[in-house]
Amino acid sequence: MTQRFSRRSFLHATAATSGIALLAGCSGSSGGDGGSDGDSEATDSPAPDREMPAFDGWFERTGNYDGVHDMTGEDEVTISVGAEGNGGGFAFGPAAVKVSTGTTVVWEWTGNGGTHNVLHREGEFESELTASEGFTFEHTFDATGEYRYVCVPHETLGMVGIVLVE
Ligand SMILES: [Cu+2]
Repeated sequence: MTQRFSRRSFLHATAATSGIALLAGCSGSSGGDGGSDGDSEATDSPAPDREMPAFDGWFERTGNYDGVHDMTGEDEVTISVGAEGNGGGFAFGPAAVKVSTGTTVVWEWTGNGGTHNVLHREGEFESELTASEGFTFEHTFDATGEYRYVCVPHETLGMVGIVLVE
């Protein structure tokens, strides 16, 4: 028994005595706000300095779009397919990344949200349609540009993404 102080006897003592006695016995306790302060947890807000362009409304249905994640200087960058967002596992995470030329982007399936794919309609890259957890598809970006891509089954839910290559 290493407890230095019995909370039970403390409560009994304060209940039975006056406020003056409570003050005297309240050396280390920080209680006393009556539990009125309930929900003050920190939220997952976007990094304040992250650029958040509108891309002509490309992300207007994409609830998990939280700005362009700067991943320049990396040889390889991973994007989750079936990340949490858009009402389920219907998101790319992050939705928008910025990488350097020569970077290989690896899309990795979480197994959530059903069947997904990664399609660049202009023909630079296209994965197969699959729901398999751990499936990966990769593309190396050798030219600068803005590459918009979608998951065909969930595009209307907002499951779209962008790779900016600089
Ligand atoms: Cu999808």
